[in-house]
Amino acid sequence: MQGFLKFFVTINVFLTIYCDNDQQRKEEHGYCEKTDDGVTCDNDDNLRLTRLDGGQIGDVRTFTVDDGRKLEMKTLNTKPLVFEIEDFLTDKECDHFIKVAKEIGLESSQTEKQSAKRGLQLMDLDSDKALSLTEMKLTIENGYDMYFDDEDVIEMYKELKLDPNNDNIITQEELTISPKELANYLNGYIKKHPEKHSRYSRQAWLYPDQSTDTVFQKVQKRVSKVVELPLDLIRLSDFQVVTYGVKGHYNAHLDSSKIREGVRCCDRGKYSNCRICRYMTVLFYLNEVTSGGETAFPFANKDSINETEAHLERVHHLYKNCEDASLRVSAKKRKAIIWYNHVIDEETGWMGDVDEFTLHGGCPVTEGEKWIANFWIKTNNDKSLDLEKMKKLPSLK
Ligand SMILES: [Ca+2]
Ligand SMILES: [Ca+2]
Repeated sequence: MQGFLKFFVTINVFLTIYCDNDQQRKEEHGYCEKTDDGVTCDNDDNLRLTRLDGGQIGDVRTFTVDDGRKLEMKTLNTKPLVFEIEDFLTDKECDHFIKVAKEIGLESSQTEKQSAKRGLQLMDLDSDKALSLTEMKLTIENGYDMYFDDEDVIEMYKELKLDPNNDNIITQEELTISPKELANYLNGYIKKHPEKHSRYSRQAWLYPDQSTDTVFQKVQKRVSKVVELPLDLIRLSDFQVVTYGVKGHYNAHLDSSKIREGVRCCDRGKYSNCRICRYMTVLFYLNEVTSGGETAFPFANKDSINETEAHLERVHHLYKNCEDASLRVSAKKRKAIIWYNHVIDEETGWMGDVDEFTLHGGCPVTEGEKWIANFWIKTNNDKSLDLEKMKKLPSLK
């Protein structure tokens, strides 16, 4: 019996040492490495995306990271699953991200191209061949990504002489304006009121693979450790630094698209005829905001989601309705929050359906400024495409 026990203990020690070496090797070389036979990756067939178990709200898991610091990861919410890690970044790292973004130069997050992408579609919800104020607001939201109040719409009617009988309803006969004229008016208006856009901020992209910046690499390694995904998969994603001034906000949206077969995932910098594929979001807060700027999840913990009703209730409109969101996370320097935009497809073990409960956005900054970094972990729903990219990555230094 004792002999058997001894054998068992030996095996265990052997396994532990083997795993430690394996872990260390992966940290040094990544999931895939160059060998004499070309690039090989560990266990392609068995590789599945990890989804951490959040347990219950308030549960905490602890781990030690690269620089020896002990971090605590707390479950903030379970529907959707959101984790919070205070002090994920150091002060220095936060300042570094901001400095680099400033050096690169930040540009408006809302480009003309983006606002014209969907085109005009009249939202006559009750099919009475006339647009009420609400229907006109939804038409403008849907077509131009601008969030108007009743007063803005009424002002537009006056300027464009659209509503001669002043009943705030636009009939088919009254709608004499061309989509182009309407777009011209809206583009002029938005220049004077940029906060009416769904997104009012400036941004810069940081590409770790095109840079020798060791901070980016360190942070990617830390993310890999925390979310338990292979470093080479994490290395396929970029950082986006975003800054919001007073009134700066981002109305509620999903970070990723629904899976549509036949439509490929967007590549870096190319966003037409493709869908956005981001398995996870890791959001870093880079500074202390004097007031406002929370991250809000308006669908958190709801029983079900009715998109049309939500639009009519204007729950996406965080610039106005942030207080109503059922989950709000305060912006705090060094903190990271993490969530899964997609569930896992049980069959493939890879990216499955989008989780609509992750709808979220940035509440308006009311005083000071806000700096964040988005780190969207990009994956395809087709695992082989991601493995292909992982194999092409240059070796880690
Ligand atoms: Ca109508
Ligand atoms: Ca009228």
